[in-house]
Amino acid sequence: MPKVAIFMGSISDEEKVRPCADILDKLGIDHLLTVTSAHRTPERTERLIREMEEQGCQVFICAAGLAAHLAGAVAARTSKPVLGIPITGSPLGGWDALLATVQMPPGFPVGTLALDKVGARNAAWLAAQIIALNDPDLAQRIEQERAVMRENVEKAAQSLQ
Ligand code: RP5
Repeated sequence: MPKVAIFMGSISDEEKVRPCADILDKLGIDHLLTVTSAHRTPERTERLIREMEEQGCQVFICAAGLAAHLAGAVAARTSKPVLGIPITGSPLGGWDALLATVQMPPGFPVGTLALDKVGARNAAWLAAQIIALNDPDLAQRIEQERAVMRENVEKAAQSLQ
């Protein structure tokens, strides 16, 4: 039963979005990673949202490039948290996707992360933190991973002394 649904506007987005799924795997969070487009497959997008909600999905993560309407289209159809990952690749360098993802009308927010892999990774961490509000075991796993990150910084600092 996926707790997180990751939608990509195109299979061409996969390389940039895959780190999101990898982090959810590492944290033991069930998820669905699939392709669906706000424009090319609006009915599929709508059906997937419904199916995911029926299965108990708690957070939607949407990645898209160009006029990146996918996250907004999903936010229009669910009151679960929606996180957006703008994808680069256009002649405008991803500014178009960033602005399309971040500029939502009041009441229909998209929690917009950074572009590409950086945003994909933090979308996973933020989704995990949202789910962990009601999942103490997951909250503990997040703390453990943060401890590892802290240790790595300490080790790196020591290696330079
Ligand atoms: C967007 O258009 C997708 O999210 C992708 O980033 C971009 C290009 O899609 P393709 O033409 O590569 O399928 O909808």
